[in-house]
Amino acid sequence: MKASKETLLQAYRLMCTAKTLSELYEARKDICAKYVHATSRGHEAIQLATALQLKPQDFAFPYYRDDAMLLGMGFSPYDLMLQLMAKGTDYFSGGRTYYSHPSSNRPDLPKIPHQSSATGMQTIPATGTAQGLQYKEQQKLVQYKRGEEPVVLCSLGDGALTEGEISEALQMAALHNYPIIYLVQDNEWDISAHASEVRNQDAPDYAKGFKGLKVESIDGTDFAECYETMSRVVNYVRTHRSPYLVHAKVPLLNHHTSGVRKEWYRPKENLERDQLRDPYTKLNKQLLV
Ligand SMILES: Cc1ncc(C[n+]2csc(CCOP(=O)(O)OP(=O)(O)O)c2C)c(N)n1
Ligand SMILES: [Mg+2]
Repeated sequence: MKASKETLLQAYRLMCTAKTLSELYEARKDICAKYVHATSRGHEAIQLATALQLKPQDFAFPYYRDDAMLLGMGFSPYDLMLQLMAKGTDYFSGGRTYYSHPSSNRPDLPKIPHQSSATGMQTIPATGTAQGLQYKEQQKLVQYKRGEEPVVLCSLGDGALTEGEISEALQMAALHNYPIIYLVQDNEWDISAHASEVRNQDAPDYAKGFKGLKVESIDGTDFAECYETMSRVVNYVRTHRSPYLVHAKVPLLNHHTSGVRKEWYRPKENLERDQLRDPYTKLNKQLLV
């Protein structure tokens, strides 16, 4: 489905919120840098386009860079900041896990099971959740209206995709046809190591080894394109009950995390090149025409 004008405006507002939070944390690093955090800066378009497809019956496994995705699902900046500052009133974990490590069982929002801080480690539980959904359907323990079937969204970075455990999860999903979407946000960085230092191919070529896993690669900075693709993909998984991997190419515009600053490991030209692909600027221009 194409994004309506209302959806484009909604995405733009959320994008402004995510960008502002990121800028605020940077401006107040005297407070915020005490708490480890990463932000979505550069990844907002694909994250929002994905979040807007999810329904309360779905299960989401975001990763630490997914703050725009959480805003898109309906969490407020205040919710996110309570966790950022490790407050006891943090809804997700009572301040026990760091920023953008959500867990939620709210009836009106997608379900987010608690997860480890070890990167990529959401992939096996996410795949297990999809296996559980399939089991309940096969055993006729549940019945859904067409188009209301739950799906699992598993979000991860390009670096995490190279981990061994991820391969195990993809094997099972492809072999047994689980209703899961793997969203790989490829910013070409694995902390300070560039893609050229840590992997031999990008996600789509890697995924060819997992027969039965449908794969699509998109420009993760173009909200309208992301929305159309994610709406089609999520709908496909909802109705066909089989796995999909979406590879979204994105720039990383902020630090890896508050503790690993971009200027320590990224050449100036590389940062400047990424700046030209800012999803915020792109959507702003598209809305003005
Ligand atoms: C199992 C594990 N290995 C390594 C780390 C250290 N680590 C934290 S984030 C990260 C980079 C992951 O890069 P990517 O998945 O591409 O996500 P990005 O930060 O680029 O969005 C690494 C290696 C970790 N936390 N857990
Ligand atoms: Mg990366």
